[in-house]
Amino acid sequence: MIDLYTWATPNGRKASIMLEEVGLPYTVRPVNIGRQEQFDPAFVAVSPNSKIPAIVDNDAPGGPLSVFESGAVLIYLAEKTGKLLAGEGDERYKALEWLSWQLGGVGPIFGQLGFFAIRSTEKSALAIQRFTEEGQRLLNVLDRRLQESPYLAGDNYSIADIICYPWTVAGTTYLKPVLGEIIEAMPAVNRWLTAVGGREAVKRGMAVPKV
Ligand SMILES: N[C@@H](CCC(=O)N[C@@H](CS)C(=O)NCC(=O)O)C(=O)O
Repeated sequence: MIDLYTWATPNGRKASIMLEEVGLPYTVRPVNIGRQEQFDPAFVAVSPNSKIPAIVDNDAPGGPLSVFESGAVLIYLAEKTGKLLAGEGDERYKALEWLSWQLGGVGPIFGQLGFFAIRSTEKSALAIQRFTEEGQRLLNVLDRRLQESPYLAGDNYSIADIICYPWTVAGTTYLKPVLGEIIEAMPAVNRWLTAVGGREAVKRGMAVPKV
């Protein structure tokens, strides 16, 4: 059985969608980041950076194995099950490119945009402008890719789509005041959001954890 340490956020949902897609049984271990539970020593032992998501695979060949960082979690589960990441060739490296692009670009930039534009009571016009422009630039990159390809890695749905989906949804919900308009004007992104969001595993994964 796998333990999933998560919370109701885009990064957490990447891992729950993946677990639903590959069909491995798992136990949800909620980590309430609003109550600072990410700093509990028992969680830090699993996730040394004090961030969700993380997993512990209690059935790993050498004994219980913990994995933190959403990208590593998705690659681990894909390789454990042989699903959603091509073993070689173009689709494998396209998937790893878009996965890395999400982790190095969209995740941090959308996270900072949420902090400065939505959550912070003190508003810094320069920070909001900087992260809005960069967020919009990243969405244009996503849109161009999805105009040329049905899914991010190519013809097939993969971990690249799973890692990018929850933060793109956040652009239409939590970040709608700053990114909603630009996403509405992107038919390729909306076609992809509908295709990915229509998958039953994605719907189940987006509802984890129940809080
Ligand atoms: N690069 C990390 C980012 C994870 C992350 O930022 N998680 C947030 C929730 S969305 C978190 O745990 N925040 C708690 C904190 O910052 O103290 C990943 O992709 O797993």
